[in-house]
Formats: sequence, structure tokens, C-alpha cells
Amino acid sequence: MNRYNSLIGLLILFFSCNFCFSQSSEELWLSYSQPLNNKLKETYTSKIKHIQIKTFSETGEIIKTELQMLATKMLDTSISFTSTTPQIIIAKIDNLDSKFKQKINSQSLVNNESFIIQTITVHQKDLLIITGKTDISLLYGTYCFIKQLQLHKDISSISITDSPKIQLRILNHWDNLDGTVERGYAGFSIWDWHLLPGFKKEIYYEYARANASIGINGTVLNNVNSNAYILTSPYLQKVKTLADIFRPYGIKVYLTARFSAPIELGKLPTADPLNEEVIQWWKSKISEIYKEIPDFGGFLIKANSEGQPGPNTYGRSHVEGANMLATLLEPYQGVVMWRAFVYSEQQSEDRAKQAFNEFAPFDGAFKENVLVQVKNGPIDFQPREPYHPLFGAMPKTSLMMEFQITQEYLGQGSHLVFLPKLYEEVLSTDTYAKGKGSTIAKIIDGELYQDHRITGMAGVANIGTETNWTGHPFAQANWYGFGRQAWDPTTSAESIAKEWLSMTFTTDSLFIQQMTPLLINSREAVVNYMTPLGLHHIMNAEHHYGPGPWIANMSRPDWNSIYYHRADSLGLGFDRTQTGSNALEQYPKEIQEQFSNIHTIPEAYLLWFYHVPWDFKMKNGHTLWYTMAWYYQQGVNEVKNMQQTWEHMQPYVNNDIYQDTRMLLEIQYSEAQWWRNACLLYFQQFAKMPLPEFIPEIPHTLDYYKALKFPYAPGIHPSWN
Ligand code: GCW
Repeated sequence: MNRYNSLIGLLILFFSCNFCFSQSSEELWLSYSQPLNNKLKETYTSKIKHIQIKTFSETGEIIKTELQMLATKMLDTSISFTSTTPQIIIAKIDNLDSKFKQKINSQSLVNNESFIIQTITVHQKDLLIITGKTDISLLYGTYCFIKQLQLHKDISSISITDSPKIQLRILNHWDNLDGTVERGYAGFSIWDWHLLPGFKKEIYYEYARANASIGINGTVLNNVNSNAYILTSPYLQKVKTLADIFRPYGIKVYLTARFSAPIELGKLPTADPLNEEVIQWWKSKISEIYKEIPDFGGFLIKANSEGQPGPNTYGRSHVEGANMLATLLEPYQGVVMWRAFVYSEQQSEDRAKQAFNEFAPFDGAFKENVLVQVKNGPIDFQPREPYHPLFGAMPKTSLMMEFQITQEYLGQGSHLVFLPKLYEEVLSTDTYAKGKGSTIAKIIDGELYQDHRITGMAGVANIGTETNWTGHPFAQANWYGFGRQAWDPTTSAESIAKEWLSMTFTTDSLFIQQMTPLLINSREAVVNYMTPLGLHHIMNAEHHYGPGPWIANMSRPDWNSIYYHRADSLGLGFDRTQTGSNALEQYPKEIQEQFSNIHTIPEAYLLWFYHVPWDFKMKNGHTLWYTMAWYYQQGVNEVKNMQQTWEHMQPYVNNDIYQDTRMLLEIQYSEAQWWRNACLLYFQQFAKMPLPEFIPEIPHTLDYYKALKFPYAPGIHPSWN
């Protein structure tokens, strides 16, 4: 019996046992156990009883397993995989009978991952075809078909054609070889390096399944703060095992490479990228990797940032470093993803300007298989940042987006924040790079610069060993949403929210109607109670959790909160206009025109770009101080609304999820107040104005908030009100 058949049995047993009393970890949005009425059950059952899968690959077996799970769990039935009188045929376009093929518009299969799901009529009978050019496209088509059932759609005359708009859709794991995860809030790393390559844990298959279902096709296994050991032969054997597991799911493996590995592993005196011995070392290392993993994706590199080694260490440029590796990877079709998150050892005049200054001059100099990976904003994954000015400024370079899925600065494991809303805001931002409508989505999906050979989007993973994968149960939605927006960066956050809620819990319209706005508004809520009006980087600087606008004692000024908010008796905010650091100059003229006037800049970015007097009159007619307080209170109120909505959701979700989320929302509510109280008390020292009447009395002093230690002992989570 092959491993997939035995897997079917095991998985079905596992899932059915678990669901009765809790949401089991592995289900995610693929539980297939939402309530379904009998009529729909009958309709679906009658349409998927007989399926022919005309591919004999491992991927074909995965497709079969998935469909059988769907049938068992959702429809209490089983599918016969047959070649006689099938109702559904799943086959590569080249393997379809010509009489079927001629009814399909194969021109719309624009790449190897595109698929078509189409009902055709043959001898007065409906036949559903799922087709594409490759096995992976069939897998994607199957997941899309399954989703239609999960969403309770009418499948009688289904016709869907879809292709990913972005080529590399990649998770970045910041997982260390010792099992910890940098900025991970869901337990430990799921890669068990000690037990690999021998132990092929079930979780690896589940991980691949979940990712394939949302179109993720690459994974960087280790932290960008890299350990050279990942490149040693024993570790490459471990990596190979994972690559072999992921391959039939369409997922390639990538590694972060420590730039100084030739010194650490090769015992060379230098890692200078122009040194012949160094080049030879990389060459033979890369050849060793491809011998084991012929479809290895390539390297992700963090160079000369936060203490990581890089070409600058040897007097060479980013281009020289990236191109050296790219040249060696080229014969194998490997890529280099070179991060633009350069946070140099020396403090710069304005940290927000550094990446642009270092990278924009190199436009056109990187080799074709180099992608420059740029964080969405110029500082660091804050609740809200203006977009990174490199987008639109490097037309001759493949720029890839880096989003953070893990919630480093957004409440970590305890706040419910639906990130697709943040991603949507960034992706739909106009850079005017080629006139109006030059959105970031169009830059990273290659629409704007057609000659870009490679397109990509990376998400820093929020996955760990927690039984629900992500810590906060709703953080699963961020993983899901990242995949959907990497597939198509114009996908709306709202449609993602509806899909995820329906697939994970129930399609009940009352549930969806109430929960969709809760998810959608959760992003603005966190901006409001943490960093309204363009404030940023005012968290506790050590662990990035909780407020710390008073932080002034880190070893570098640009790690301090006061560097970013610049509160003084005159006002608040970082002047990045001409009178200040002029970071605004890095943006296109259309943005400069709008933002260089304090009255026309969107207020959401006001304090990012201006040092604003406390009594400045805002659009609402009130002062800055009053308005800022209003936003903080608004954030708190929004979390209260979330709690109130959730109170009514008990009938729709299992009790564990209900109780856990309830508790987490309580924590979020209390911490929203913590942020509000601490920030307002701190800023009030400078504003010297009374707290507006809508702020409830704050029961503690500023010193109390400054002295608080995190994390708290279990059971004594303080209440801030
Ligand atoms: O935001 C900072 C994080 C670091 C991270 C770095 C980066 C992996 O606090 O933990 O290091 O960004 O993106 O490289």
C-alpha cells in the first residue's frame, strides 16, 4: 500500500476523532466540517461520486487523498476513482481526450500553475474538467474546486480560470537551528532538526498541504539572522528530506545563507565576494546543494544589517555580493533574494532613509536572478507606515515584497489583528511610478515593468509548534490571507475574511455578517490604540510588546522611542519634510506635493512626516492633543466592540475556540487601555493640556507604567483600567 493510501485512513481517523471535542491543530481552513444542509449535501454527493484522476504522480495521490477526505468529512460518503463514466476528470491539458480538450480554452492557461475548472456537456451529460499544464496546476485546481464546496457554492455550471499573478509566493521562517523562532509567538520551530533527516513528522505534510491549498510555492526554512551550519553536509541532508516532502505539493525549499560562511565553514581568511577562493567555495557548496536538491530555490540574504556580515564588510557593494551568488546559482535556475532591510551599525540621520539611499543607486545593476526583497514600510513592520519609497524607484530591478505575518509589533500572540487589511492598504497604494494607477501590486506582480523576469512576495511566517499552529486562533487568517494576496495581490481583504471565516467555521450568514467587519476593523483598531496619526516605534524596545514611548536608554539613539516621536514642549512627530530629514524627497513628486503641506497630508501619516504643535488644528476642528487622545480612545472602544460581537458567536464555533478567543480579547482590551493610558500620560507631560473628557480616569501614574515588567506571571495579567 502506498503511503498516501495509508495516510488517507490515518488522517480521516485523526480528524474525525478530534473534531468532536476541539479544533485539532492540523485542520486550519481545511477541516471540511462546517455544517452543511442535507439538500446541498445530496447535490454535492451526487456530483462528485466518480472521479477520474489521469495522473500517476505523487501529486496525483495527494489530490486523491484530499478529495477523499472532503467526501468523508463533509459529505459522509466516499469517492470511487474510476475511468469509466466519471463525473469529474482531473488531467493535464495534454492528457485530455481531444473531444474534451476542444471545449476548453487552453489559451487561458498562461503559466505552469494556471488551472481551469469547467463544466462541459458530453452526450447531454455534464462533465466537470479540472485541467492545467502541470500536476501542480491540477492540485491548485482541486483546492479551488474544494473551496467552492466549502463555500457552499453552486457547482452545477462551474467555470473558473485562475493563475497566480506572482511567481514566488514564499514563507520566510525566522527559525533558528536550536528550535527557537525569532519573533515567533506560536511555540517552537516546526522543523525538528535533531530528528531530521530520519523522522518525517506528520506536521511537515500538513504544513505542505495547508500551504499548497493557498498557493504558497516556496519556503525559506531558516532565520535571516543566519547560522552557517545550515549549509553543512549533515544539515543539507535534513533540508533534502523536507524538500522531498514538499516537492509534490509544489513547494520549493530555500535557505538563508550567512555571508561569512566561507570563513566559518570553509576556514578561509575572508568572505570577500570578489575573492577567487571565496567564489570557488560558494561554487562547490552550491553544486553540493543541487546534487541533493535539484530544484533548490536559492538563497535569501540579510547582509550588513543588524550585525549580519555582508559584502560591505569587505569594502564591496550589495550588488557585488548579490551578483556573485546569483552568477553561481544561475546555471541551476536558482535565485538570490537580497534584503533591502539594511539597518546599519552606524546610526544614520534618519533610519527611514537608509534602504533607499543604499539601494536606489543600484537600479539596473543586479543580475536578472536577483530579487531585492523590500519590507512594506521604510522602518520596520509597524502597525502603519507609509509605503517603502523603493517601490517605484527601481524600475530596472525585480523588487519583491516582504510582509510580516507574525505580529511582532501588533500584539504578538494575544491581539486579534487581521493583517490582509494592512497588506491590501500597501498593495493598493499608488506610487505614480508610471503615472496614476501605478500601484505597488502592479510593481510586484510585474504588470508595470513587464521586463522583470521574476516576481515575488514573502511573508515572515507566524507558524510554530502550538497545536493551532499560530498561537492566536485568528492568526491563522493572516497566514491564509497572505497566501491569497501573494497569489493575487488585488484580492480584497474583505473577500479573504469571508472565505477564511466560512472555511474555518461556518458559512452561516449571520456569523459572516458580524465577523467580517470585526476582522476588517481590527487593523485600524490596533493602529488607533498603539500608534495613531503616524506615530511609530514607541513600543518597549526590548521585546516589542506593550507601550514604551519613554524608552531613551538603548545603546543606539535610533532604537529609542524618543528618536521617533520627538515629543517636546512644542509638539510631536518626526519632521521628515525639507525642514527636517527630508525623507519625503525619496517619494515621487505627486506624493511630495500632497505630503509637503501639513494641511493636505493624510492625517494617518501626519506625525510620521511632521513635528506638529500640540494645539495644531486638525481636520475635525480640535487640537492635535485632543485628536490623538480621541484616536487612542477609539482604539479601545473598537476592541470593546470586538468583544461584544464575539459574545454572540458562541453558537457558531466550538467551545474551545470561543473561550480562548474570549480570553484573548479580554487581554487585548486591557492592553489597548494600557497603551492608551501609558502613551497619553507620557505625552501629556509635553502637551501640558488636560485629558479630554471622554478619557476615563486613569488609575495609575506614569511611573507605574514605566515600572511594569513583561511577561507577567500567569494569572496576574494586570488590568489597566
Ligand atoms: O524587525 C526587526 C526584528 C528582528 C529581525 C529584523 C529583520 C530577523 O526585530 O528580529 O531580525 O527586523 O527583519 O531582519
